[in-house]
Amino acid sequence: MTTLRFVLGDQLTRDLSSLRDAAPGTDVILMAEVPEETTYVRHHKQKIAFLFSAMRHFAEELRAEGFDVRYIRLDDAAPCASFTDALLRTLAETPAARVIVTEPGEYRVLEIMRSWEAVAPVPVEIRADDRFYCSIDDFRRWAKGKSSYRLEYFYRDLRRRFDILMDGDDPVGGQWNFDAENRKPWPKKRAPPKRLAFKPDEITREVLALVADRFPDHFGDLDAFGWAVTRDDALRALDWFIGDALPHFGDHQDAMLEDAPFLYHSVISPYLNAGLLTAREVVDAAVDAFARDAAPLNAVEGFVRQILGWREYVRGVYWVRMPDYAQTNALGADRPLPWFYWSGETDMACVRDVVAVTRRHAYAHHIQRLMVTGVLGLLWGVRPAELEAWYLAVYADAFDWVELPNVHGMALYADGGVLASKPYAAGGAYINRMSNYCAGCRFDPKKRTGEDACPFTTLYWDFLMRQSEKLSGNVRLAMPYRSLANFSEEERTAIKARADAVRDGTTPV
Ligand code: FAD
Ligand code: DLZ
Ligand code: SF4
Repeated sequence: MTTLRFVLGDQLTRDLSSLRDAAPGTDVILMAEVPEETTYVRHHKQKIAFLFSAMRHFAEELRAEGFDVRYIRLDDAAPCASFTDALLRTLAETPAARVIVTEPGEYRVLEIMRSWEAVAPVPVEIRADDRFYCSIDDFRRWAKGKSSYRLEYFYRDLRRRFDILMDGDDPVGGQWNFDAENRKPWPKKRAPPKRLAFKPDEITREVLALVADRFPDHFGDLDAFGWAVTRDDALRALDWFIGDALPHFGDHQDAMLEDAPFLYHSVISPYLNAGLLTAREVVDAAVDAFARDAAPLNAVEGFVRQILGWREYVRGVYWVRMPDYAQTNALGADRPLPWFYWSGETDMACVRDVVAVTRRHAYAHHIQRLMVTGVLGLLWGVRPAELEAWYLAVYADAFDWVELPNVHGMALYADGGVLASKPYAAGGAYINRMSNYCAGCRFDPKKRTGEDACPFTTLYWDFLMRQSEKLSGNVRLAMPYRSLANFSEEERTAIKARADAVRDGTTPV
């Protein structure tokens, strides 16, 4: 009995639930590069190239095992427009008794898969994606009865359950969290470490040419493409991180430096999300470095929390709350996305840099995403769906299950506090403390009014005033609201006037 196994672009894991029991010789594996997926948001050129090249390499690896892989390319004489077209055409050409898929990383695609039961001539089995520590059912049980969730408790539960960095019932080192030690700015005069970059092989070069030809108007450059596109190279990138960067990861986790987005970050999120690496092996490698005394606890715990904590947590929130989650707009944000998110044409040195590194690398690190482009979107009042589409398009690691909660919940507080206990609103002082951006900027992070006032600072106070009905009761915002209470009426009026001018575009920023 032939089984058709449809593997998506972010399911490039040999041990995937839909491939685990596959048999070379009888089963057929389908993979497809489809126009609908490349353009429903206009993804960064490097994101498309990374996925297509990783897909083509994965298909070759499966063929080398003896599998019959039907790989539909974007540049085939008769390409398929969508996942459904690819499935139906393959079934027409290759009679199969059943179809097996692993559930996707996007609600939209899950709905497409569910529609196959009605249109496909054979049964379609959708298997759980068990590449995560926490299944969706487990998360649902944990979330039951809660109107809002908190990462910290979820994370502690997983640490206990999987016995990670535990000393009996207690956390190793006596603390669950070493965040307070992990907020050092970048040391003056220290050069950032040089990253591993992988030279494009023939398959990648062919894909790069295809992407340059087919998607010339998409955001992003291809010149600096250095992503790993095979599991072997992704493992090399992980090894490099564990040996050379992890020891310093904690200390400078929140630091920002102009024209240097990687610093001591792992830069493995595209590999994790596309399936080239698994969360378990990455966490195990970090814990092992601690056990070998090769990395300190604040670094290892900080890193483990990102993967065992945040990554699992946002996935749970996504699947338990979708599809309603994406529709909420708790702060009534109604402004269009400013054009400089695409062009980078702004005098705000921090925003200009984050857009530039994003264009060049399809990457920016967490604090750049959260405290620069994220916070600005929050303070500006950008419509959630517009900022979400931007993030989904521009980052190589962006898939809906992880991008949406991070933007909608963490950066924009559009869920009204389901995911985080307060908005991450901050003025220019935060960026000034954690980066070298402000030294080269025409704005002054300390000023809230006047032509040279930092837009973040002006918009921060304006945001607190505009949202006071919804936010002034939040105990975690008590301090800034106390400061605001001391502002004179003239000061408030001047802040509002400048904030309106900034957002309306009547004063250049
Ligand atoms: P490191 O800093 O080295 O962290 C290690 C790993 O932890 C990452 O590879 C990632 O797998 C995981 N991780 C860290 N923070 C988070 C988080 N908040 N949520 C989920 N996983 C996390 N991450 C994505 O993978 N895809 C996205 O589309 C995405 N969009 C984001 C949008 C916004 C507004 C924000 C604030 C964060 C977003 N993140 C996203 C989370 C985080 O910024 C990236 O995972 C991280 O920057 C990737 O770089 P890295 O591999 O060097 O991470
Ligand atoms: C993001 C993306 C792109 C650009 N192209 C493809 C593709 O051609 N084929 C494919 O299988 N997947 C692609 N993806 C990923 C999907 O858009 C979507 O995010 C995942 O299938 C969700 O699991
Ligand atoms: Fe960004 Fe304001 Fe600093 Fe300029 S002054 S770099 S706009 S935070």
